[in-house]
Amino acid sequence: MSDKKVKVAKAPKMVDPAAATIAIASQELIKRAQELKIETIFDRALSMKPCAIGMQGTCCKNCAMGPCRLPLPKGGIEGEDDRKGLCGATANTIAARNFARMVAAGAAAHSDHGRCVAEVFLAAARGEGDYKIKDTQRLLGVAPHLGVAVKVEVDGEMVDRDINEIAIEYGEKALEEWGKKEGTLEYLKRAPAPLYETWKKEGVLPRNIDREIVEIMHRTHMGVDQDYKNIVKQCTRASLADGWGGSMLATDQSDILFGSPSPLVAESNIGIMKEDHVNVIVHGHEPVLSEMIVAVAQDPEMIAYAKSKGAKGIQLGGICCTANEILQRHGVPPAGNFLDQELVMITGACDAMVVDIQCVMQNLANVAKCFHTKLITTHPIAKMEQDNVLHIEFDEHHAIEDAKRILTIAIDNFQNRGDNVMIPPQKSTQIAGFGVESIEYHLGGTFRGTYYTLNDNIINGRIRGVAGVVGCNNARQQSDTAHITIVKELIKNDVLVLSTGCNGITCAKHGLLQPETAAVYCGPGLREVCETVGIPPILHMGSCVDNSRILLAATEVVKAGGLGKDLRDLPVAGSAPEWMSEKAISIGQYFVSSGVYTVFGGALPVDGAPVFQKYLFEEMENIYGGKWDRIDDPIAHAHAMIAHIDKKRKELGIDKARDRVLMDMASRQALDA
Ligand code: BF8
Repeated sequence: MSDKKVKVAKAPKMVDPAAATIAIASQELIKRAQELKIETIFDRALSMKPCAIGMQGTCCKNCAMGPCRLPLPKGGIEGEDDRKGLCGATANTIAARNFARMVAAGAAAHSDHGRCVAEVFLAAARGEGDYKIKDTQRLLGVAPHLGVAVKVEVDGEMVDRDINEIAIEYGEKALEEWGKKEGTLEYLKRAPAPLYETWKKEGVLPRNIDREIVEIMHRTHMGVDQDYKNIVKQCTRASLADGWGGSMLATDQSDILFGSPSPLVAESNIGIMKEDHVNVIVHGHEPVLSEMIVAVAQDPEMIAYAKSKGAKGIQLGGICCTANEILQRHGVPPAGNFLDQELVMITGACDAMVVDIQCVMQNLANVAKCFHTKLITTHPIAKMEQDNVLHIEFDEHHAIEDAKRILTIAIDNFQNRGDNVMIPPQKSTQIAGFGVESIEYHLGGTFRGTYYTLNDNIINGRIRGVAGVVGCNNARQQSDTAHITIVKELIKNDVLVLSTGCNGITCAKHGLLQPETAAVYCGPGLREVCETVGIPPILHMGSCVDNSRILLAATEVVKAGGLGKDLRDLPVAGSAPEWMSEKAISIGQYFVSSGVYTVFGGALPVDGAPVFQKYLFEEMENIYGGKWDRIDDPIAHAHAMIAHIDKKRKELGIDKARDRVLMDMASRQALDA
């Protein structure tokens, strides 16, 4: 017998589904994937640990002399921090540069998405291609923000200007915001005047969207900007170019093109897929393609074709922010959030997954190989290397044709399904589609309009404050736990929640986006308001670019009066409980730079550079009124937000009103008894 050692391949580590996520449908599909020996992100998160130094933000790989790694010593720094890379870059410089590059990538992603919408918008305004402008009222509302006149003088009288002319001029001016030669971004003036003045005084008004992103890449090149405070300043410029620029333009132009959202009822979760229908999952971010797929899926000819192949119809579902785009405008149900993307294929019932840009995992191609699923990439900047992936480049000039081609492939594929279909039944009903205008409708005043009722209820203490809870899921955390725990704790404490991105999908999956949620989970004040006006205590406001809606809703609160003069005065806070994407860092930076206390859950790659971290976590507040924080425990996370809200209430002198309201509630109940 040979004593030569035989190498035995290690069995891949398999995650405990209940440890991976609290979503039952997702757990069922993780189990099924394991039975079928298909690896998912949840298993990979067990076998691949993150780099400890990268997590601290102190690994510099910006030149070929590195990577230079500057781990934080156990027990922290005693005395002077003399860590440095080969060139002498300090931990603060390295962490700030890495942070800045995340801001650049995030702002670029949102803004390039916005540019695509802007190009389609202009083509539609000029009467080219398959798209038509839907919401002319919205166009008339936003056009003046780009200096576009909506009235013209004819014979000494001001009359309505031709709507097509307005659309073309608005579309042209919007596109200029990406690369204009002079001035600063026009939309910045939509912010409250004191905030705009702060940005001006600090010299952080973005000049154009592309320039601020390019400048981050320049400044963080080897041997350029070495002052972490100056780097953070550029982070602010680029992130404002995202939130008050590229993202806001993306939201406005999508709304004008495809219709502004208004509250609607829809379903959510993997159980929306149907065994007897052709299931088409659209995944990614830009609404341009998915809008056309929604339109074509309703075409009687397409439905008849699906029936001719033995299906009862076509079921569309969404993943990630594409899901939010078609949910808020058409009620198409989201099948899941970011971490559910592999799992919808594991049902065996996904006939086609159509992807465009951002948050699309490359492993989808490997999972698709195990089933009949056609995985179709559609965007010239986002292809996959695996040979089982189809690429059908989508072009707005023949959008209907492209969408029909894609749906035909999905329908033809229905007959190729194996008998290995397993769709977990879990699904929930939700109300989604809240925008700045619909909040005004529900929480405005009957006569005064604006946000009067909302402000009034904040002042009288029924609503303690408002929280924006947004962002991703992250496979390093138990999926959905932090999102759901934080949101429930906030509403329990009378904090109204505005939600976007994967937080919105997660809340919907867990059945929280319903008016009935108020009776079960809310504190008495928020419950009373929600029940009176018939809204859920968590208002789903769309995709991640639609965080611009949260900025504008907060601005409307300032305008309605009684709660200070600037966003920094408001009893509001922001949260990204399970962030993972660079876009989340750009969003965090623009919220902080707009005056909002913003808490992230999960590793934030800044803690290897304590001085830089302190600048973000404390000193930024002195400049902009907002600051970063990281708190992993969801209850502590929510309570830090509530403490900030209470601090702002106290500064506004409305902290006492709360007692009165609670007494009112109690005494009313006593009277009823
Ligand atoms: O832009 S929340 S996982 S889907 S990055 Fe991605 Fe994060 Fe989801 Fe939308 Ni936003």
